[in-house]
Amino acid sequence: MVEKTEPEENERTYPVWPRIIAMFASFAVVAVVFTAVALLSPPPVVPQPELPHIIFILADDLGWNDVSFHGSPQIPTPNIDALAASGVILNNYYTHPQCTPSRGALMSGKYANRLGLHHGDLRPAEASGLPLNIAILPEYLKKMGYKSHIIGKWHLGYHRKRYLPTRRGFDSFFGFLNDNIDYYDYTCFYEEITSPEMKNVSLAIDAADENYISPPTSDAKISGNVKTLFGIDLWENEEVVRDFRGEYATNVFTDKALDVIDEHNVTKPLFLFVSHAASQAGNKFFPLQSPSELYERNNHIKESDRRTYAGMVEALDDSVGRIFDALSQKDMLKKSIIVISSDNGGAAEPGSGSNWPFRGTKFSLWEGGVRSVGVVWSPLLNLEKPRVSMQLMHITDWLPTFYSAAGGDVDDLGDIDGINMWSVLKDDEKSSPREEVLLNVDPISGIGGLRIGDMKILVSDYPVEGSDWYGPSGLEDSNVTDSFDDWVWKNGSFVKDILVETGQWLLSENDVWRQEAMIICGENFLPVSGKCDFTNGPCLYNITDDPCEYKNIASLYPKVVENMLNRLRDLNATSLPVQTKELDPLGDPVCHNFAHVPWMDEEDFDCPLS
Ligand SMILES: *[C@@H]1O[C@H](CO)[C@@H](O)[C@H](O)[C@H]1NC(C)=O
Ligand SMILES: *[C@@H]1O[C@H](CO)[C@@H](O)[C@H](O)[C@H]1NC(C)=O
Ligand SMILES: *[C@@H]1O[C@H](CO)[C@@H](O)[C@H](O)[C@H]1NC(C)=O
Ligand SMILES: *[C@@H]1O[C@H](CO)[C@@H](O)[C@H](O)[C@H]1NC(C)=O
Ligand SMILES: *[C@@H]1O[C@H](CO)[C@@H](O)[C@H](O)[C@H]1NC(C)=O
Ligand SMILES: *[C@@H]1O[C@H](CO)[C@@H](O)[C@H](O)[C@H]1NC(C)=O
Ligand SMILES: [Ca+2]
Repeated sequence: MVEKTEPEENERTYPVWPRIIAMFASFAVVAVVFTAVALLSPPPVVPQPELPHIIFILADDLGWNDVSFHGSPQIPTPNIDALAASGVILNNYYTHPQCTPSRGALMSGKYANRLGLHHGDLRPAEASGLPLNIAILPEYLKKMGYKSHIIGKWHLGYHRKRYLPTRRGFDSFFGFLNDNIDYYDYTCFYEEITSPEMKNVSLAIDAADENYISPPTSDAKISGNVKTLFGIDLWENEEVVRDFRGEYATNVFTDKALDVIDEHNVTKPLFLFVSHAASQAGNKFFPLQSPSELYERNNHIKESDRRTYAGMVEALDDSVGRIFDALSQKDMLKKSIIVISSDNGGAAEPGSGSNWPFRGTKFSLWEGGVRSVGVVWSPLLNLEKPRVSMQLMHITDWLPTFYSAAGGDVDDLGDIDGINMWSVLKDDEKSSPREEVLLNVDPISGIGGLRIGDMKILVSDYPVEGSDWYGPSGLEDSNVTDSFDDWVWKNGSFVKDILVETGQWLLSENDVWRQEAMIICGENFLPVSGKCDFTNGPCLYNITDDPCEYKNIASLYPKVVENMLNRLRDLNATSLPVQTKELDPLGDPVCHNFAHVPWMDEEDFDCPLS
């Protein structure tokens, strides 16, 4: 008789001691310990792969003003700032305005409209995804000998198993498939109004959904026109995992990243995609979740939600520090390219993120929605000092940029929209081979936006309520009287300590580099002239001159407007049909043991409530 043995609950291999130390000691103490250890045992000579390791840390909804390197004295991000201070700050870097479109663009090197992913985010139980006939980044890298791992959010489709990251070039996956999860119980909750007569309400909820301020109206609930999808969404490769309840997602994902690094054979190039849930809101009953010690760390922030949000950002920053430290311990840094990027602007209104001083919020094509946080650090860049790059760049560019950094010929990548930025990032050029960026063009909401050179054109406004200027600036909680750098780094930073120790710290003068990365829009905060009113036609901005989009200059440049509209129409004509579909009732977690799963491949299940 065979006895069935349950898998050991806590049989995880990642080291717990860094977390324990982090809980009881300050970073400064940890740094001293590490220094001592490093001095006692000279590092072994580690063989290096020929091709660079690529570590891509994608934050979710991290706003322009949610990191301290852009000059906000509110949420200190000492690890990210240390990378920025010894790397390249991408200050003219665009994404699409929300998750699925940006992630599709990152993976494929194509604009979201060429994937059919240009209208909003994929919802649970929606049978859509990143088209299977398109090769994606880990598949290209695999051919070059890379090992690829994704940790965290996928959000590019899962109705069939062949859409899962493990079927698309990743050697392993630990994370979630949908838009958001609860940071402690790993459930994904989604609800939408389904009745046609309430479509208007439904649209409004759609827009506000991720910020969870407007639950479906009780009218809709009473009439039974609300579809709710609720279940576990946490995966280890192709299996649902249920044993992480109570552990904070950002820390769990970081532990998993350390496992990957620990187990990686350093003679092979690694592509590690850490796609954090942070700092997006979790489930609507409890959208902002921060470990209490991180909440305490930010006791200078008076507004309570912003302070919780700051804790979420701190966890993300700690994650960057621990990953950097792990790479350092395996002597992988000298062959690494590390990118920190957000997938879109912060959820500023409604929400606790901040894109100040930019206009707009996540979902919108104002700068606040699409001009995203970006940093690249690598010894392969051969920098002598940190650099704030104003080179125009888009999230589609990473595919050809990495491919080129790995020695590939970008012609292999076919007809993509991404442009190889590797040589200009490396050689400190002021120019960019990229001249235009399609921000998005969505036939359903009607929004469209295009930047060419200095100029940006916008047609239509969505969401209308997200087009103002929102704080906080961070200045209201500021108690930085002396050196900004001293304030950010006073509690220590793994990244800074390691860079200093290994002679890779590039900063020679305090604070100046932060000022260079800051966007300053002058006194004229409210638009006094050139108000944008889309009922009168498109709006035009000179972004170089007016990054805060105060002044619509469409009437001054009719020819520019005409040319840009034509170009937008041409790009629009390359769109695939929007993939957005009605929800499939068979995808409801209630049919699948309370989990969001690739339901179309399940043979035998029943739906008790449908
Ligand atoms: C939807 O909202 C728009 C703008 O508020 C309004 O003009 C229109 O009549 C509404 N449609 C329906 C079906 O309620
Ligand atoms: C790492 O890979 C190299 C080359 O494939 C191999 O020779 C070596 O045995 C591997 N090391 C380990 C620890 O597996
Ligand atoms: C440093 O840590 C202390 C104690 O946890 C905290 O009060 C303070 O806000 C922290 N400062 C920064 C810049 O992180
Ligand atoms: C700023 O810091 C000083 C010294 O730590 C403290 O005395 C003062 O109360 C702080 N001010 C604010 C506004 O937090
Ligand atoms: C846009 O602004 C930049 C910077 O001030 C300026 O050099 C450029 O000429 C402006 N372009 C137009 C069309 O006004
Ligand atoms: C893009 O094309 C669709 C239909 O093909 C059309 O409905 C939409 O208005 C177009 N958008 C722009 C900005 O031209
Ligand atoms: Ca996002």
